[in-house]
Amino acid sequence: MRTLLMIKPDAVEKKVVGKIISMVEERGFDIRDMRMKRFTRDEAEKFYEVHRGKPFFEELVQFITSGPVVGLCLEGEDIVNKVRNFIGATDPSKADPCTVRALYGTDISRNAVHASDSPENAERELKFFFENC
Ligand code: 3AN
Repeated sequence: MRTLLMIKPDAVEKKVVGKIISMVEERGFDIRDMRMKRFTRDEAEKFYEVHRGKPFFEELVQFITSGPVVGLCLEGEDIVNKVRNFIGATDPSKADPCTVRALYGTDISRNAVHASDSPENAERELKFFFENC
């Protein structure tokens, strides 16, 4: 099973990409592929299409297109749930201690990382980064 872990523009700006990748390695996750890119507005709207119509959609699209992001393809048994637990709750102030968002998130929209929430979404989201992953 595979999932997408995406390091968001706020974490790139804070220069904690290396620290987050170190956490991934220390946790023992296998990195299968990795790439930095910048989303176009069109891609961002498609990536977050389940949130279209929500009050924070515009803010979300603006933020994710505001700078480069780093996508990691992680592989392993039950990897979707394991990575969701590893990153912590959406709101960094509510995330468990020692999770990525607790350590490096700023607020609910600038929360350092994203991880796919199901194996189906993982396959859909990985395509935004890796054509042949
Ligand atoms: P998660 O990334 O934890 O799966 P989702 O899928 O509910 O969270 O939300 C997607 C993204 O939308 C979040 N990572 C966060 O950046 C943003 N978001 C979610 N809820 C809010 C909110 N109430 N206000 C602003 N941004 C939000």
